[in-house]
Amino acid sequence: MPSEKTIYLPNSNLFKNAYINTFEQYKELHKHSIDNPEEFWGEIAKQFYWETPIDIDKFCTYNFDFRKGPIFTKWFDGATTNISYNLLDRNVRNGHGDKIAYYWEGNHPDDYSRLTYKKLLEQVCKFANVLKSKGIKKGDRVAVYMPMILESIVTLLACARIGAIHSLVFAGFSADSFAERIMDCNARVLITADGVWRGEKHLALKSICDQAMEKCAKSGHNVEHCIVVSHLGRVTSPAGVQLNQSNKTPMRHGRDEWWQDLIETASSLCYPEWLQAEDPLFMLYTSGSTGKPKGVIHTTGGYMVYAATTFKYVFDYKPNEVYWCTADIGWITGHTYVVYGPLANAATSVLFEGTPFYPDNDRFWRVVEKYKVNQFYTAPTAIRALMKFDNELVQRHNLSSLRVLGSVGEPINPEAWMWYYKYVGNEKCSIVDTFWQTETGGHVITPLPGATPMKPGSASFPFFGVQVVLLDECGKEIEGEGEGYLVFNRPWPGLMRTLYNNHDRYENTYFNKFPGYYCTGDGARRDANGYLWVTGRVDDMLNVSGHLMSTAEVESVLTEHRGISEAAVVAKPHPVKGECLYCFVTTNDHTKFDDKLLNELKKLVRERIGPFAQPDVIQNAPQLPKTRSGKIMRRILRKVAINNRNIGDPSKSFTNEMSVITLQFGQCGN
Ligand code: 6R9
Repeated sequence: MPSEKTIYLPNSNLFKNAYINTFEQYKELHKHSIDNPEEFWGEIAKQFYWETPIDIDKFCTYNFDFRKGPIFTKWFDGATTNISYNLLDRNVRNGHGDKIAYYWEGNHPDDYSRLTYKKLLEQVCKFANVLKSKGIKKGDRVAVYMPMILESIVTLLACARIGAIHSLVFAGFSADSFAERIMDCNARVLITADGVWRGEKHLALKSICDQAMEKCAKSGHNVEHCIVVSHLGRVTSPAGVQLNQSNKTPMRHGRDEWWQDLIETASSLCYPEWLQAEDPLFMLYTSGSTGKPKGVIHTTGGYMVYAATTFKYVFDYKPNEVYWCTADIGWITGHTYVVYGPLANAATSVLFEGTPFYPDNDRFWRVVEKYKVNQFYTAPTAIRALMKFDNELVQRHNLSSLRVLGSVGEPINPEAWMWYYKYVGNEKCSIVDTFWQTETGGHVITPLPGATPMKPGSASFPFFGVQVVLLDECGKEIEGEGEGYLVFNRPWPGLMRTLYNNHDRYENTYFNKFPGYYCTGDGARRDANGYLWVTGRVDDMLNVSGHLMSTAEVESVLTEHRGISEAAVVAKPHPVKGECLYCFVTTNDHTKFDDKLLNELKKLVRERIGPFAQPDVIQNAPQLPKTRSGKIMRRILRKVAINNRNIGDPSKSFTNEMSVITLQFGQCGN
């Protein structure tokens, strides 16, 4: 295993022409972005069309200190623009009309299509006119519950074109969670599809929407229009699976209409609504660890500039390359790096509807080969799931087009990093371990692929315009090496502005703990070379006999063992030690969970971290409970650890955050 000192340099051949190709250049530009944000961001903003230009006096204003008044952030205040205009019309005008915006790859390998920039613009205008005909106007919220199909992209951009605020809810959330979100943002229009195949599983999206709308109606909230994409009829069902008649989509007269019928007669001309830079672009719910989900608000101008800039530099995207982000659009990663960032750069992306495991466990690699993907962006949970299989599944494909491999969502353990680097990237690709949040809008800590020497497991350095601060418990800044709360002392253009209808909660959640700082809720460590290592959510910290440890630290040691593909560690109260370690491990296909393995794991943790960290319990967990974006739900595991069987009906209480929870625990070793 690599140690903290092991460094991998960007491959000089692959990154000769990178936008940023030396670490010195990164450092200089980063310093410039901090010292002179007006010049740095102003230069970038010039590439976009502003109906009313940016006023240098109102370039960026903010207050992060509640003692000085209300918290706020504004970028380019007073300027007006439209993001759909910048992503579509501007690119078409610049000669990219016939360029492919998306290759759509269906769940079944026989289903695929493509969409050019010109066609996308036309579709967006048509659907924007449909929305207008339903009475939707600037500032209205539109609820979206859609799978990974081209119409989803069209929907988001059509909302943006007329200034409506899209509120997309991941199509995997339960009807109850969806209803709660529809009502919270008071949406009167809902866009969905009849259904979708994910692997061999059929999701009846429209009927989930029906239940959600019924729930809303019971609470006095009426959804007036529901527009449904007819999708199932045009795709191939998984072999041998036939939908029965009762799966036919019921449509309620006067409320439900087919997308295809509406679009047919709509005009393909739609003048964009010029929006204030600080007008909301979209909202996206993120689950708080307690209480109601929070509707994170992103605004037009700053988000556009930040999504575009991070995409360009972090993936080093060059014209004519093909980029693929596997994230669902229901997640912020889908918003920023499937939709807005790539389109702002006139990029060609793959939009993938399926799963990594269908029809076979090599589907990802098959798709990379098929489209000659240059930048591939996925989550550690997917990497860990795929590395369980035979490496031959990767090696049978020609992946030589790849240059940049991205990771997002959780700390990537060095073991998974090495596998990704070695087998997927053939030891020549750069890995960008991107740390960010729904709230940050785009990457905030990340390597740049042509510039940053990589350390496996470290998200490395802040992006342009971002200044990282580590604070101790008393709120004192930690200089140099050390571990503490990961916070930021100034805004970058893509930072969220508020929580929908709840500015108080915004201030309390992110700005109350340390006045003057935006608090991420994560911990991080800075090593001797200045590299940042995100250690996970601070609420997940472990304290064993006074030794403070992060879950990431222990999990990364457990997964170093060849037989372990995934691990989750939580604290369990202990009469003597205060807390002890309760570990859940998933073994790979070839490994038996037995005493020998248990002893090896305990020894490994003892050796690598210290005797105090020796786990009290190691439990076999064939599957770990996860959120839909792949984050391990330690909250549930903590309940299992303290033997609290009352975890409720997971389908009710936890579908807020995930589609399926399978808690299948096997033997338990003490
Ligand atoms: C983009 C996204 C945010 C939380 C964040 C942190 C964790 C994301 C990470 C990472 C370590 C990385 N996280 N990326 N931790 N290294 N590269 O995931 O947004 O769903 O809002 O989650 O995810 O804990 O605070 P979101």
